[in-house]
Amino acid sequence: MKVNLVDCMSNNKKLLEQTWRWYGPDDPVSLDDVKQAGATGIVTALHHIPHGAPWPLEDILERKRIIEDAGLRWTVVESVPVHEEIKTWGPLANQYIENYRTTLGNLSKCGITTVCYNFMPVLDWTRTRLDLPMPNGARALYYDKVDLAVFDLFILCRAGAEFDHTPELLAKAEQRWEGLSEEEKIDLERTILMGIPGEENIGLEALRASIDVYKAVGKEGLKTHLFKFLDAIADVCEEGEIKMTVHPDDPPFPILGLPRIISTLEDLQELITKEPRVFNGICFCTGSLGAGPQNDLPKIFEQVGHRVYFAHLRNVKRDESGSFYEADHLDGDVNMYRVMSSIVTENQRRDQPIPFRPDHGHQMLDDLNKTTNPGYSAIGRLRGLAELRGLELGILGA
Ligand code: DNO
Repeated sequence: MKVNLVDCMSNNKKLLEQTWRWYGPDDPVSLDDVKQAGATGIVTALHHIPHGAPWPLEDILERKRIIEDAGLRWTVVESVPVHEEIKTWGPLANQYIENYRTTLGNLSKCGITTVCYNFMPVLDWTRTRLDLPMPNGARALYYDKVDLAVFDLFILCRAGAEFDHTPELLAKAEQRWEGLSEEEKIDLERTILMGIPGEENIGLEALRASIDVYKAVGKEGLKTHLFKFLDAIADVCEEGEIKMTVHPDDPPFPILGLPRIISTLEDLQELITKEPRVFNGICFCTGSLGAGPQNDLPKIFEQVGHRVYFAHLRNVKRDESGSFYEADHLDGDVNMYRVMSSIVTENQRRDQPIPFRPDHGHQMLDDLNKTTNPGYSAIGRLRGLAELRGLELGILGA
């Protein structure tokens, strides 16, 4: 008799949905690769559509067809980007909100109802190095506070930057800047300004201009805009049964003088208290939150887990200065066993399984010789997914 180990071990308990971020038909990691890795759900977005433009129904249906033809399911949209006009509440905010509502309505018509977005000003996630060698030869993404200060002070030349770094950091940054070659300077600039694959990088001039705009908006202003945005899409979400999941700030502290509003337990509590409607949820990204020394991940999940509709599971290792690199999924400062235990418990209360994806992975083995999307090569994520799946089954018990 054939015994299905997963059914047998999970003891009829509910399993999380294993998903995988796929950047679309141009992603060097194919849908067949995803199936071999063992994921069943796809997390993707229509990256060819410019930020802020509405997503046509036909384009969504076409992407859905490609995914389903491969025997997979489009589980989460990551992301429908929130246009800067909305974040800063510029003169075109209402127009972009209308477009956003159209996109959400179209997604719902196609049965795709979990949507990830972020409210980070200008830059999405930020790293200073994409190939930090690990002792085992793999390569990891790295955020070095000194390099960030070098960029801020000497490349961006942001007015007032010197007041945002400690004297110790200023001294280290100056010393490092003097030792950098021209090529290293260009590389640092490119890494920090890098957008997500398939999307355009921002230029230094545009970044400076945005920083000025956000200076006027401030932290409270940005929060107000987030709640106005949520209020303006609430009816479409409720009618279309859309669940919105905000991605935490990465890293979860202010950089380059830009405000941050989704970095801590308090931020997340405020988010779901001030907008308590059920559509307003969280993407629990353990790597982003985990980079903040103030964040106790199992405790955060305990408090806001009922509003987590999507999880990004990865790990980080911080040093005492606040710099961090992306560690193996079960290694690092995030206690993944405790986090997974809480998610698994919460999942038993749900009608729909909580989707998670192995977030990022080391560039390793054969991928070291390939051009891959930073953080999104196949083998490191395959390893992460295998480890996380084993952890889940181990927690569920035989
Ligand atoms: C990085 C990702 C982020 C995330 C967005 C969500 O690897 O986790 O780019 O997709 O912030 O809007």
